[in-house]
Amino acid sequence: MLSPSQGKLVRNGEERKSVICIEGNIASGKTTCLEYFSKTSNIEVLTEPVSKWRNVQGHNPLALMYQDPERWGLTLQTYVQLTMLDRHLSTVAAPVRMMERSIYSAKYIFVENLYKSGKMPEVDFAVLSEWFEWIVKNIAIPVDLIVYLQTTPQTCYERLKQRCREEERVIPMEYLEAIHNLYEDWLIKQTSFKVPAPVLVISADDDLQKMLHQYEENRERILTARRA
Ligand code: TTP
Ligand code: MG
Repeated sequence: MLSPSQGKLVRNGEERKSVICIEGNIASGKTTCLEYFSKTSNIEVLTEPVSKWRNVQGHNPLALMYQDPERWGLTLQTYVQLTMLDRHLSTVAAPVRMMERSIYSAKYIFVENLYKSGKMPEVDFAVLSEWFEWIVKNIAIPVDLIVYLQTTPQTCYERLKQRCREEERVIPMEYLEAIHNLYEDWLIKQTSFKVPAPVLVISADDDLQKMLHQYEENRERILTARRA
């Protein structure tokens, strides 16, 4: 249940649990990172609701958005926002929750990109923005640490081609570059939007074995993250 606390709605019993969000470009390796940490007791991992974005009551808003972003961008992003909010508010038994992305990157990276590239009508952007502002003003969405998997767009492009998700066949290199630049402005330069938590940067261009080694090296830092 959500209860009011200091002017915001808060999910009961979740106040003292820590929340880690794994961020990074498309195909940067977020799911692999989460899978690695899912083997740790004390951590509950919440993977991204991408299967829902590909199937909501028999429709595929992700595919529609890639086919015609101007028409379907708002549809997809409204649903992404809902499913991310649902993830943030879900109750977990473990003291540490690790999530793939956040409601913040959905807005600051993907909605922003659609709008800035001229693929989202201004009125759609305004409606989504008001929804987002209402949510973060009225509902507590605590984050203790952002783990940023920093890659080059080239690495993501290659991983994307390897994994062959049907909807993503149309993604050009320029799209990954745009997402990359928005991430860098947000989390590294910190010049675009408010960063909701401290950022731990992990270079993620290496192969799987080296990545797992890096995750192990950062384990303590990740697991002991606590908000003030
Ligand atoms: P990602 O969130 O990047 O997930 P992933 O599984 O591709 O990443 P990784 O390999 O690092 O685990 O994106 C899933 C798809 O959803 C991708 O095609 C981008 C798209 N997407 C949007 O279009 N809008 C959004 O707001 C988000 C969060 C994703
Ligand atoms: Mg993933």
